Amino acid sequence: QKNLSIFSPDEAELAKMLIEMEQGHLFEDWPDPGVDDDEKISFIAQVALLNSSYPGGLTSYIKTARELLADSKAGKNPFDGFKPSVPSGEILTFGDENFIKYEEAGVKQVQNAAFVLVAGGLGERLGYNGIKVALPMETTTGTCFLQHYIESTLCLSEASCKQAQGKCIRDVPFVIMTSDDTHARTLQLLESNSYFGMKSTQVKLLKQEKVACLADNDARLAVDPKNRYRIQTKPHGHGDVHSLLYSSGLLKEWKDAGLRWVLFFQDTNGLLFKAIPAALGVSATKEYHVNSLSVPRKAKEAIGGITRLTHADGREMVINVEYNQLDPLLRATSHPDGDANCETGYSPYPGNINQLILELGPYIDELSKTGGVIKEFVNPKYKDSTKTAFKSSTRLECMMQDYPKTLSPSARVGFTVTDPWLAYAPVKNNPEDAAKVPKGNPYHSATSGETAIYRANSMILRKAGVKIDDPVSEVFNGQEVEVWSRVVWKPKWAVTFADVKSKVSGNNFVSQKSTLVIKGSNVIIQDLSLDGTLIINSVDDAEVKVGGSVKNNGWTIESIDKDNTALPEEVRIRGFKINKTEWLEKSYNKPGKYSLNP
Ligand code: UGB
Repeated sequence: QKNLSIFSPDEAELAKMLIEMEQGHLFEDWPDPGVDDDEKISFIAQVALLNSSYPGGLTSYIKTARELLADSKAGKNPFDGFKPSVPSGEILTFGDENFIKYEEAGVKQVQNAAFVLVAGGLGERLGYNGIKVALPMETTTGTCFLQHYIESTLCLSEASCKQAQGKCIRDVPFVIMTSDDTHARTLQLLESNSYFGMKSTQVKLLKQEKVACLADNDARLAVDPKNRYRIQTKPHGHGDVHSLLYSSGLLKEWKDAGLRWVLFFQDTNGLLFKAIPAALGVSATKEYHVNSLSVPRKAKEAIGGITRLTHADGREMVINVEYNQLDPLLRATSHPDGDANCETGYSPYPGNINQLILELGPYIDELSKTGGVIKEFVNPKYKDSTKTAFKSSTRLECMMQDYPKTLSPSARVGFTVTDPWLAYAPVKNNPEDAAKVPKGNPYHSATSGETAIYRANSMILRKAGVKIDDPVSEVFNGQEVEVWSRVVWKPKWAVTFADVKSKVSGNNFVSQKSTLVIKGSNVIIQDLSLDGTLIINSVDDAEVKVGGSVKNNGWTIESIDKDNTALPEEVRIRGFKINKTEWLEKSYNKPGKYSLNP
């Protein structure tokens, strides 16, 4: 009470609100005015931030926390009364007629889309010290995730413009959700690389704030153990992206500009743009309000399962059930085997990969009702079975894929499943944890993330008629992976399968030890036989035909010791490095017609 005099009227109101919400312990033992006044002012400034960055403010946060903590203590099952079943969705097979039709429809829509990358997570599981979007997606070219995402977006939007015969309306917006952990480094990565070719005005960074930690079942806010004048905070989860987009005014701006779609994606999935055009085509064709791109999921794989939940009272929804909840839910509802593979070798529940496509109109309508608040959860680690005390403070969390939970049953919520190799190879696990993944399940590591890119590109070229050697099996950082020819191309060479097909002709062959890097847009691969490394650089106005026989000692993959600290961290987490022994590199820097036929 006596310290209220050092606060402004607004600050004093905040302090009173805390007392009313039974948070008096935060001010306990505060010295008299005149001692630590600056610290007390900075404490109340933090309270103001926590209050303004949470929809409904701290009062709402504390109330929800009390309810969820009581449910957790009572052991209430969030799926009580719901029965799971396998939902039906659109199943795509890469390269077939249907896929090509959807790709074409999707490309048309890109100029009506906004791209939203959630990149506020630090990636504790990966244990990498930098920001994840700065990691090389593959080490053949060293292109980082963010560069690939931006270049793919630019090229898709250019292709969309071409389809509209140049009558395109806008530069597609590209939003990155950051957090205190990633914001400054993300901005620096963009600025030091001239936004990877995108206009800086096209890119918007939205920073999510952390939320207050909870010390006990009464939702008393936790004091930072290192500073009595600070409330301890932790990340609230990627679900924040919805309220941030809403409160920033961007959604309304986009709607006024005539946009129709918002695409969400994660920080380390190098494959995702291979399936985005087709998935967007599915959204447009089926008029889905929510379309979740998914992949066949191995039982027990650490990704959620897309599930239809039907309640005895008639409620029904198609929603992600997190991997730790799927098995108990199935066992509790007459599926004694729990989370198990079916005859296909995969779980019947498609794997959630958090690549969501939302239709903007219905999305804004919903958010106008909810303010972007996503159903939260709490996951306290209790000291013992009495559930009266926590091992360490907890907090409310939310996930972006839980957005459909508040939708009315009439909302069109669907999903699109692609081939297992096409759309998902995230870099999430450190080498030690990846090596412990059950045999046959994806590792989700830097090793598998990179090798999956070579596999997908090789498979795509195969589908386009190129003869590519089978892969060899190798073990890096304790993980057995298939090593395919290292085929890499820039998005400006191809962003759809139709692009690839139009740039490959005749009889082409690539051996397993080969590396093929295509960095020009107008490069035609025709009657090429490659046994070594070939790199083609060209400006947009150079038309280059690449053929003939190229043979050299090439670039080899060498296994390395992950504990060899002489090597950079981004190499060690892969367990291999590329030895650049011998190669042929051709650069065509002036407009014209060229032919390479050694
Ligand atoms: N992220 C944020 O931007 N802010 C945050 O506060 C937290 C994360 P994780 P997660 O697709 O593989 C999800 O940590 O949440 C960003 C699904 O829940 O890598 O453990 C972060 O930067 C799960 O169902 O994943 O698991 C990153 O870009 C499954 O689909 C993204 O959010 C799994 O992803 C994901 O964060 C998956």
